[in-house]
Amino acid sequence: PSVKGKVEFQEVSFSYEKEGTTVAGLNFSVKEGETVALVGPTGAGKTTVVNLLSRFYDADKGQILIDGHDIQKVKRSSLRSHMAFVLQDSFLFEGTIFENIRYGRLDATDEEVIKAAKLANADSFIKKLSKGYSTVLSQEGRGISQGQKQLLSIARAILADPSLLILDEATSSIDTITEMKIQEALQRLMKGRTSFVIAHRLNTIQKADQILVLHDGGILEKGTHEELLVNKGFYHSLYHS
Ligand code: DUT
Ligand code: MG
Repeated sequence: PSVKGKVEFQEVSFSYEKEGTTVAGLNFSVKEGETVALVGPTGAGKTTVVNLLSRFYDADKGQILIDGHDIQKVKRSSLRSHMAFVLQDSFLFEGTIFENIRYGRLDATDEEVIKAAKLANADSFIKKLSKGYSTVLSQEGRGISQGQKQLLSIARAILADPSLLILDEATSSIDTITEMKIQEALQRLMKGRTSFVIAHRLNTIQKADQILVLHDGGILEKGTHEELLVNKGFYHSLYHS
């Protein structure tokens, strides 16, 4: 892809309201292909960081750069064409599984869709459905499980082959086997791709190239798991609580 996926936040501040600040003075940079885990208590600003990166909101102050280019100077549609989202509540629409996976890469052939579904560990459950890839899904994804919905959204992201991945890890309980399939598929998806993960699993956090510990809209600490443990700060206290 034309975008390599280096990301820099420079003194980024933003508020959802006219007054006050939601996040203030955010400074960090992410090398191309790295995984960043965003951690911190509820309301800390994790979702806000990815909202700003994807321009669902624009920063009030400071700059966000991708490969050195200010994202506010890029059209939202073109920015998002380089991103894929795997969210807790996967977005499905009424249409076949083929169509749902192809969303974001409309030119993909059936063979390419199936290849992506295989890499996402989704092919085996899809084949068991009465109409296979031609099964029509409802918007709510009736008849398929939460975990299967996630596998579909991973297949969609693999097919889209984005430079930037935004992942909001599930907190809901998913059976162990599906969970293992999801983790394996996510490893394939994230490999070599700049990934922002709103992380809830210790395993994901430990493996991240960089952990940003957010608190009250600021970065309290940043570093790898090992570095943050040595610091004996907030992360250390979270880990040992
Ligand atoms: N906030 C708003 N309006 C919104 C969304 C959030 O005022 O539309 C506030 C709530 C919170 C702050 O912004 O005080 C940061 O919210 P964010 O959603 O970024 O927090 P989080 O770290 O993602 O929390 P959670 O773990 O609950 O998802
Ligand atoms: Mg959030």
